[in-house]
Amino acid sequence: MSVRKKVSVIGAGNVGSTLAMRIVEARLADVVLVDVVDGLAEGKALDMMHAASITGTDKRVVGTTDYSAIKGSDVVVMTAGLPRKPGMSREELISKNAEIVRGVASKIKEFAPKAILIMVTNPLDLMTYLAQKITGFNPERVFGMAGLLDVARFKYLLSEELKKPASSIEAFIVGSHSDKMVPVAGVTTVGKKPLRDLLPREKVDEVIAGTRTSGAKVVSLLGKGSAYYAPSAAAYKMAEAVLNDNSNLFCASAYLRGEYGLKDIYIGVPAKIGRGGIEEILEVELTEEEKSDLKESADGIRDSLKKVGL
Ligand code: TXD
Repeated sequence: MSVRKKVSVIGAGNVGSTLAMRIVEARLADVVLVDVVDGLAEGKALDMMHAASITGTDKRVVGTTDYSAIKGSDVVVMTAGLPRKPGMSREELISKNAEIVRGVASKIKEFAPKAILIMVTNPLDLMTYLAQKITGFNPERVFGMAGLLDVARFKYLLSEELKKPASSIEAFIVGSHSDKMVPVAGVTTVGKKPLRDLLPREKVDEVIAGTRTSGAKVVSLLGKGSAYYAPSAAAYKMAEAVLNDNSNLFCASAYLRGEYGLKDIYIGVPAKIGRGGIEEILEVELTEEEKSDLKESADGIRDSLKKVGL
């Protein structure tokens, strides 16, 4: 009999519940969904199990407010926290979400000390750093989901512009999950051809600007809450890479020890993800302008770290 895999998803809001449903429907693992609001996670889990009677799955999802239920998790995905409101930057969420992350991370340390922790809560790079500090986990076992999502948005805009499928595009984004993210145009290829041979510089700049504001666009269209279909898809792929030990190359917020000239910081970089979490960080070639944008991005994260006393 194969050993059952277990993912705990903290936060049964938009991202957390959609992620739980993806995991169960894809038969990736059993899920424990935890939320601080009484009945919320339990109600959503029950609804998902009713759905499973229709769609079919051999996996279970249970909802609870009790953190002891996350015991034995292979992966914990942390989505608890407030989302952005229209006109709000991710950084404006800092103090409230830092308080939530401190509380939840200590529960993860207590009940799931062997898990790989995938952070989703914004501001992402900062919250990932904070969660690693509180859990004391090896930094490779804690990483953040954002780059994969930002790359997806970049690919979508390029695919619309070039009328080519997003699946034919290879792209990387480095830097923070903020307006200061740095899509690396020089290494982007479409059907193996360099992007710079397919699109004039001004158009590439337009797509990059559109990528940086994609999340804000969804927020303003929804009027309430922020994106969750694409974020949950990205978190799903990361959890899958860990559980199936895929060594997939994704952009993720990872702990740097000198790569890209940066140290003691969580920031978006291309990385191989497998059973141990971050297995390898890839250093792609950056132009002088991209290097300086990456530095600015890192400076922004360090300023926010100071605000929460880190
Ligand atoms: O790319 C990315 N990393 C992101 C990040 C993409 C999308 C969303 N991003 C951020 O994730 C967003 O800015 C938020 O900080 C989180 C969660 O977004 P979501 O859209 O799921 O927010 P919701 O729907 O408000 O859900 C948050 C849930 C809600 O049900 C709260 O009751 C719960 O979190 N919550 C808690 N659960 C457990 N424990 C505690 N302490 C807690 N506090 C709040």
